[in-house]
Amino acid sequence: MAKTNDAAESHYDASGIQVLKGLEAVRKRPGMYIGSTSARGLHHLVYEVVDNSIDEALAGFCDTVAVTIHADNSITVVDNGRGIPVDMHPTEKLPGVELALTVLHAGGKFDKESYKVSGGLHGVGVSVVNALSESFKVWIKRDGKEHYMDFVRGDTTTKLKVLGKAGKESGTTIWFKPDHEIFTELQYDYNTLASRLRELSFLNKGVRISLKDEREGMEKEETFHAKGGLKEFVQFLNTSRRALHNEILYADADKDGIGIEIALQYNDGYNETMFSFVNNINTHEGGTHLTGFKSALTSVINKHLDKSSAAKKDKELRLSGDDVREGLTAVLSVKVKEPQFEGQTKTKLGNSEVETAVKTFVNEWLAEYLEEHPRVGNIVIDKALAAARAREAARKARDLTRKKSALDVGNLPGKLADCSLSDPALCELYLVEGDSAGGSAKQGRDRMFQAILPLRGKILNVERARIDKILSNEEIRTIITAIGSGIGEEDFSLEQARYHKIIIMTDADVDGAHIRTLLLTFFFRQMPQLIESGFIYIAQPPLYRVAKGKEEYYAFDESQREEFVTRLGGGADGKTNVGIQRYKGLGEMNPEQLWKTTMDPATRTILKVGIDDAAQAHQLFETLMGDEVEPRRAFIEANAKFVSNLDI
Ligand code: 0RA
Repeated sequence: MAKTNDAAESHYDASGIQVLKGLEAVRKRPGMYIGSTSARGLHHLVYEVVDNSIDEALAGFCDTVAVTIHADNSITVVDNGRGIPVDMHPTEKLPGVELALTVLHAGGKFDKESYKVSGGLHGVGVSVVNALSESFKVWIKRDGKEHYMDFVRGDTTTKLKVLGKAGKESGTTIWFKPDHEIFTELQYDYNTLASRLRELSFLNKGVRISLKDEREGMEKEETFHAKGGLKEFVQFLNTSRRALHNEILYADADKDGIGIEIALQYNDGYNETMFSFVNNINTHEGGTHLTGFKSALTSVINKHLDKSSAAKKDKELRLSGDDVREGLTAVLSVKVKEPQFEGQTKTKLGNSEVETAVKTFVNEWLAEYLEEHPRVGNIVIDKALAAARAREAARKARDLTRKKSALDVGNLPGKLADCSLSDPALCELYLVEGDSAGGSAKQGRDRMFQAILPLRGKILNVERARIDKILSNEEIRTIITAIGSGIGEEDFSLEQARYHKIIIMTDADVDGAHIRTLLLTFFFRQMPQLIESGFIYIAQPPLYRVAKGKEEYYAFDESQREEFVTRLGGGADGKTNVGIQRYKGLGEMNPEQLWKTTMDPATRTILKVGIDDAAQAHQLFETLMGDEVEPRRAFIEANAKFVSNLDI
């Protein structure tokens, strides 16, 4: 580093050296602190700063946060909290703000009283943002004065100074420009930031969060403000569904120092949509809070059923967890002081006391609610009973697939050309559109580790079907049997998956896009763990073959095609002997070409499907595949460019 750190220069003691070392570590291994240096990490910087403002809001000192994306992709975050402390730290001999911004994890050190709930995935501290910014500036209004400091790549460049008076106002303004030496992607995506900020506004009732884009041609501004908190979250998630009851069930409570907020509403669909959060972090892998909620829900509804007239007809009737969650949209958010995160992606809550607290609370609250709202109580019971009956009918269909799914190769679907290796970690399954492409894929593949399953025509839209119908669909049963993992919450087992790469290979046209969407919807709904584990991929077949004599290239988009035409001496006039072939479907490629361009691990590109923002994915599937026509039409109009190749 060219510049020495001010802190280190003025204190040649161990603590000073520590300061220098601390932030250098962040610049050396940024991935350790923000996950990645691609778009994800870039957006993480904003979340980190905003989380600090939200902490101020949760402590009750701030109600407005404003985020701006500037023309040069630098970011400003303004809040009206107390302002980062500016007084001297008694032993570190540095102002609080300088400690907070130049020492790793300094956040709560000089403020033990503060009730910090953000943490886990984020919560690495604003110093990390400073370290990874080519320029960072902070303005603090506090104690009647406006203070200022700036930094370059984490090093103090202007010591704390007073700019002028601030009157009664207080708050923190942070401006930073992500370092181009660190990040491989420097463009912010408005929608990515907007969905997280919208989510934060739902999760932090009453906090007004705005997002402004100042970039040329992209000017836009939105304010997210949810007076009803999670109630509005559930309303948002149910936008394109038909609710079974108007009122959204809602509770907000503090139990033994654990903040619990819940909102739920049933709709006439068959899916379960449930999001859980701990300290504003989406707990994708669930955990004790979710377990507590689910077990209370099942138990309360079964008790309610026992009291209702329906039970008199069938005394033995027991509703399962899946039954009581059919058509349920629910969001659960807890605020925990010392969360323990577990699981593969550290998004599973481990604290056992939270399970008890949530369970006890939901048991009391929901029982009382259903008691006092008999109409809603009956609707919930009827819905769950219908689900139970359908599930019974589905059991027979499922038994059929289960028998076949025994790892006995003889029982695998006849259409499947399986691979010879049996270690799932090494095996790939190609789901191929059409019999003719399926034929080429079978001939072109490496049969050691690549299996081919040709799909005929369109698969069932699972978004509009109940489980019994889904399981009676031939195409879907074949896929389930081939994969071997089973489906649904109760039957799915990741360990049973016979392939760790499931690659969707469809034509690059409207039908292909539709089939891909249908398949993704199916996986998203019935086997989300496959997506979460990174097992689902999309093949990228080339769009063009550019050739002259024996020399040939495959292009995946127009600009690449032009590049190859030029390389082969072709001109813009097109009057050359460079041949361009446009592939309309996979079937136009011979087995060897298909292998070379799309299936050979050494040369192919495959896209891993992820659920970056589950709520957004849910909303997209819902809008595109759900029952309500109007939101779909509105969505398509608003996103005409994006969905132009989608046939809905
Ligand atoms: C430490 C202590 C206090 C506030 C903050 C940090 C704080 C940090 C950020 C970052 C962005 N906005 C922020 N607002 C506040 C509490 C100070 C006190 O006790 O008055």
